[in-house]
Amino acid sequence: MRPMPSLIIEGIDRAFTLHRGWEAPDPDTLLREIGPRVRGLAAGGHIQVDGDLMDRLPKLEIVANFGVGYDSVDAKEAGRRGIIVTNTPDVLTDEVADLAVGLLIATVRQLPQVDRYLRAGKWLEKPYPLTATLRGRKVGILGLGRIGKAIAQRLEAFGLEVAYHGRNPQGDVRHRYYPTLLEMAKDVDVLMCVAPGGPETKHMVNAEVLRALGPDGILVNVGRGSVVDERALIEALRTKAILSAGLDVFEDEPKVPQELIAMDHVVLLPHVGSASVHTRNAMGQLVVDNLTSWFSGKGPLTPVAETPWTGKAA
Ligand code: NAP
Ligand code: 8YV
Repeated sequence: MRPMPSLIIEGIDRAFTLHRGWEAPDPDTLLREIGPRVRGLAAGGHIQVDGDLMDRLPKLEIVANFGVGYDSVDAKEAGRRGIIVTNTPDVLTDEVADLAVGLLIATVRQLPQVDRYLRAGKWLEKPYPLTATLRGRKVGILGLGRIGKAIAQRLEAFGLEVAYHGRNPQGDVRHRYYPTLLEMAKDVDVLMCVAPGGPETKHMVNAEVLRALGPDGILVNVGRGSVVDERALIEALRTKAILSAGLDVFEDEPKVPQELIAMDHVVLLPHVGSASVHTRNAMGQLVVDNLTSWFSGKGPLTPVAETPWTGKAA
């Protein structure tokens, strides 16, 4: 439906008849013409794959999502219709964890601001003011999954204490588990958010959680923008209820509220967690491989939990 990396387009084009929705003068007309014949969908660019779109693709068998997060796909509805949904787990875990830790350091030590200071010639006048520190901080991770664990591993190497919140304690870690996000926010001074988007996590990080994080607190969000109540965050930053925020994701991407852009004490990235050539290629290859595997009768490689592969086509 939208342009995707050339590796995906070329890979699909080699194996299948590919319809490029974004090239059609009128995507609606194209959907009407080819919709009844479409059997696979490569989804990306956060286009909504919902029941309405599925209605227009009655022969759809598989949605291969370009990204590990698939909140833009109604996977439960797909499951009800016997449509498999796949995502791109693992191949991006280290890349996103690297970025998350980089963003935390950039936020605490104000790296973009310091860079801007030097470029503006201000170092010639006086040294940059001293910043806050990462030393002695306790980091609470919201969503200790694949990426969360890779972040925790890196933070431990930095000598920081790590705790986490999720729906369930993870069996394979020794970090402290908090059954509620609020209790964890009271005890930590960095909240690292790496939970998936969707209705279940919407605005979990709200005004109360931000207040609990406190005036020395830092929020880093590399999960999904919808997990944080952006209005409450802006207010918490404006009133100094928290110290700062490092954000890679936003509620209405690519639109970022002007209030955040105007603030000099936050670090803002345009959703680049996985955005290296290496990792985007690996993700793209997994999209192609899922489609190829499915249509050669071998089942999907990485189906999501809502559409597990039972070995039989629905
Ligand atoms: P994952 O392995 O499925 O981990 C997700 C974690 O979130 C799990 O530990 C899960 O724990 C927790 N979680 C799920 N629902 C929750 C809820 N309602 N309340 C609290 N915790 C909940 O996924 P991953 O591979 O680590 O990826 C995580 C997310 O990162 C993706 O979904 C995506 O949104 C985001 N992401 C962003 C970028 C970027 O470029 N910024 C790149 C890749 C991924 P429980 O099941 O115990 O609750
Ligand atoms: C991508 C992501 O930027 O994997 C995810 O969940 O958020 C990122 O890796 C995105 O999915 C590509 O559209």
